[in-house]
Amino acid sequence: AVGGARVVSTWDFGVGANAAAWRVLGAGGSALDAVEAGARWAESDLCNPTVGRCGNPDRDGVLTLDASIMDGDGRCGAVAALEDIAHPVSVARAVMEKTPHVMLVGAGAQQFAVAQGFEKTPLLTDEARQAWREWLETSEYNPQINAERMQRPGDKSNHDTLGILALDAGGKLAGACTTSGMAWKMHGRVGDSPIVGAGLYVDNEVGAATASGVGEEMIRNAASFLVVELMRQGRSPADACREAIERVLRKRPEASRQLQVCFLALSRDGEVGAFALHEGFVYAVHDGGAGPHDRLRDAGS
Ligand code: SD4
Repeated sequence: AVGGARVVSTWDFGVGANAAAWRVLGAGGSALDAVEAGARWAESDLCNPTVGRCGNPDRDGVLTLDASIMDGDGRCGAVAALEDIAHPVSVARAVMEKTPHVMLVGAGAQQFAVAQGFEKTPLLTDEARQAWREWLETSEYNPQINAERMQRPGDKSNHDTLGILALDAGGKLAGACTTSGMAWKMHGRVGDSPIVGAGLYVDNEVGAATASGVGEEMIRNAASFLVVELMRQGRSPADACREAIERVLRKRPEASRQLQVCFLALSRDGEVGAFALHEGFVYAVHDGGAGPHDRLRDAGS
């Protein structure tokens, strides 16, 4: 491994994202460049109906994308409800690096992206449009637990997020999140993924955390911030994730039966931990070491 560098990502498709990130980290690149590369890989993965191109649309048939990026020094950028731009994570990075702001949304985010040279291009695929038409027959909004793992274009109830956290050889942390949010959401709905502290939080002094699942619960609990703060108080990444899940459960025990919430954390010394409300959450770890390069691990629940 390159000086303890490692990268961790949510869900099965984290394996591919980690491989893209490792091309950066393994060559001595920064954690920030690595997480952007991993997120870009997921955004262009045509088999994934839940992130970037090929994502499922909202209830009005519009595909809107959310993304954030953060480094361990507290620099961050985000976009929400962005339409027709293929790489929201890179727009989020441009918000971070080229504006005095942290977050741009909707038409303003798109206007900024185009001004920065990002191409405007329709992202809704025929499969996603067809899945939406079929959904319209019932128009029921029931996010399914672990729908992320179905991963087939056209799945009806899919939602998904790539959350990716990296530690580079220089000991710096960074993270990114990218998603099309919950399929069939209300137009204009924003989840946790672009909200710093909810879907993502990174602090070089402590560690980093990201989340997947029903974003409303992460926002209610400032959940990724909570996980990092619990690590600051001495919890291991796994214990911090477990305690944050307990908080979610305590606050809304009834609702928690039907929805999934998942946390993934990486400490500044490279320890990885995860926990989820319901079983089925998997994450991928890549440290370039010997043996299976990418281990898909089951989080506890
Ligand atoms: C959201 N947290 O928009 C995202 C969805 C998700 O795996 O993570 N799905 O609420």
